[in-house]
Amino acid sequence: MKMHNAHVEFEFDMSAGLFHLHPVRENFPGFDGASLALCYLVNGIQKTERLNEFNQRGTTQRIHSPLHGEICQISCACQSMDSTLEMIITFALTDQHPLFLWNMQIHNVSSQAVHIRKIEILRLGSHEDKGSQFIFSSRKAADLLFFTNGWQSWSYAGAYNFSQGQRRSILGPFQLPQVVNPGTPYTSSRGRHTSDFFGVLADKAERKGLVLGFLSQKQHFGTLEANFGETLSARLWANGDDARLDPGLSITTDWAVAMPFSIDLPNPMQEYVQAVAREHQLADFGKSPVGWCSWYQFYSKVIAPEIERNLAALTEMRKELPLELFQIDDGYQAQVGDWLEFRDTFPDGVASFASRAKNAGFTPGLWLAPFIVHPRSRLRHDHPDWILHSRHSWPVNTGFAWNTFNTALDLTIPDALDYAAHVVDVAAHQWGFPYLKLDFLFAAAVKGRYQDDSFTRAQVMRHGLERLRQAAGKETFLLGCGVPLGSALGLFQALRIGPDVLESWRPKWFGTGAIFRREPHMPSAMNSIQNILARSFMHRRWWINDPDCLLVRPHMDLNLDEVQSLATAIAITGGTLLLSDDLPALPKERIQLAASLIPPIDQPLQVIDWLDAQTPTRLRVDLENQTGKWHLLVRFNWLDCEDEITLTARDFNLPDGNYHVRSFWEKITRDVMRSTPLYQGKLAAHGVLLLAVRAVQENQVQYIGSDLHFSQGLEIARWKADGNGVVGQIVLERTSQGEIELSLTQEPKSAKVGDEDVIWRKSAANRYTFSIQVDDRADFEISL
Ligand code: 9PG
Repeated sequence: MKMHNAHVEFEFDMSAGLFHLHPVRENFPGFDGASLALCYLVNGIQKTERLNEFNQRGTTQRIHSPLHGEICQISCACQSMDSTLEMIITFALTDQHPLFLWNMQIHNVSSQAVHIRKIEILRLGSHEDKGSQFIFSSRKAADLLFFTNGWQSWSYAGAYNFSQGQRRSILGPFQLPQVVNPGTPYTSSRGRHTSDFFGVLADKAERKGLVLGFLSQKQHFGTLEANFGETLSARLWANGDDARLDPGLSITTDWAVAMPFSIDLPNPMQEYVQAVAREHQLADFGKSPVGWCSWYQFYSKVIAPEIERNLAALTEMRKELPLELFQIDDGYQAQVGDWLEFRDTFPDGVASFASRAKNAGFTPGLWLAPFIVHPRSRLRHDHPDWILHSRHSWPVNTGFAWNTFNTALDLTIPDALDYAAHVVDVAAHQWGFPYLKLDFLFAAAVKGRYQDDSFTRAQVMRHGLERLRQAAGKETFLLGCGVPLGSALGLFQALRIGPDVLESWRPKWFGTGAIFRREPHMPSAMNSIQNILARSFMHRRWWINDPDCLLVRPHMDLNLDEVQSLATAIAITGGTLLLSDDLPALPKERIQLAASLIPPIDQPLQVIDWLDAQTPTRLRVDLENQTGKWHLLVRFNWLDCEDEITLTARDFNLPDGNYHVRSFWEKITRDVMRSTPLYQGKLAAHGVLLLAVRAVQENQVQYIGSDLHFSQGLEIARWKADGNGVVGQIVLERTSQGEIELSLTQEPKSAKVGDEDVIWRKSAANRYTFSIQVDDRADFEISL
């Protein structure tokens, strides 16, 4: 049985149950001899079987999928050895996309219930199957890379060399129930790598990769595991969670996907990411929220007067710092779980803040964690039967937070789910919050004995989230946090894609950093940035990425270099921009720093060393407007010491040439002549260079950049230059005092903003810097 499209050739050996995927183009990866296996329980007895002896069901069909276009597909059936289960496996190749898709339907044809443990949709390189192997040009572990995507928002994401072990937390029951899918092996063994939903295997030498994963997580949580021992082996499975399958019923896995790709494309994950978006019919997500959040300044000690002072400051500062969202975080509620009662530090509740914020022209936002339950909540006391229990009849542990081990609602209990939905409904429609940050959502899908055991954990999660969306209504903006990524697709406008930020570069707990320094999922600026960069490709394709908050206050453990790195990572990836400092206490220059990131930009980002570095160091965004084309280039230094760096155009896949290079944070411009580096010199520990790079146009008036906006050019809304000078307009929609720099053919005769003369100075041969006051907009005219 064979099929092919422009990218791959597929072949299925039905009697042996082995399938092969061969790339059409040279050096692209594929595999030989992949098998399918199933693990299930009948009467409590576990059976594990590799599937074979398939019969073809009908012929190869050409169908039109409304989501994925023209598809060629074929189905085959087989039975389990004990004849209790019938499996139908469907393989599909898409015409327009380099996608190989397959899924498995499992039908209980017996007269007794079966519990499904694991559906291995791909098994490769295992010893049982001779000749089963990956096709990668390179067979050296040193050349192989693995990109891991953690289960939920806070879980680690990033690339590893295969010879490395994965970064692993030592926090055990304190944290692992939050961040690790219980169906995904959590290991730090060298050469053993795991990932949730999807993962990437790549060949560094050949610059080719293979995405293996799923298009959705509506039925099962998917896991990818790869091992490099003597050879490379891998398994991709759907976690059955021992969910009960009654006689006569069937379950079908989400589509599994294999996609070969070139890792040096500007957007290497594009085809996979778009297929997932199509599968969920994702459309537009609206504007990226820009605002303020109470958490990282006040934490749970927040009191109503602080919220009030910050709302007042937001109003007062809105000209210089136009934040739109005013989001109250954790700390107002009587207890986690008791959402409809308030702490005595919020005697009037939060509804009055919603109306006050709205009247002042802001969007009020509220944090809620409707699925997690504090052990000392009234909810837990009044409804012990709503709590999810473990197999040993203890309430499940959902990890340590609020100084205690927490537990969760069992959402297969209709009343429990109704309660969670009711809370969201009240917050949105009674208290009047059009923006909700729904947090700790993973709690709905921890390992446990669900009252209705016919659901997989992924189904409980998805169903729970759908219910929250329904309660919130279409019109409410939902930001998901602490949520399994695949489950959230299509239900949230924005999603947290990394661990919490912290006013410290590395994790710390109760003042000590030593033991927690290397923790991968704990709050810290570094861990937050890791995921911001590793998961940047999801932004505006799956949701608006929420990188977590920006902190700019001067007196904290982050120094200015670190603040600039955090600010650059947040701004250039284009997601939400939320400040979490005490606004009335911010000094002017820190307000300016934050304001220079507004408005957010929405141009595609290239993470040049996305797979080559554990934490990427080089980013590129191509921009264009009436001033011409330019490149925004970023180079981070993740070392704990100052680094001596040389940065060339080629490091960003740009040709050598003559460039004007304006360095935003340094406020310096360097003119770079052919074959000299764009930058050569020191870069501080945890520091960053943010460069606007423009090809020099000899004897022409040219825009070089400014300190008004970090894009160093998008602030220019109109620009008309010729031999007599330049007329232009700056649009910021905020008030700012700054400088713009231009390259001119001669000394200016006059320079005006509106009718006022402006001060200028010569910054280098042919370069001039003009001081400009912008009130929302500024029209300028420079005559030569
Ligand atoms: C509010 C916070 C903020 C933050 C969220 C989330 O395990 N823990 O103790 C733990 C505490 C806080 C936390 C995650 C884990 O952060 O990401 O933005 O809303 O809740 O409590």
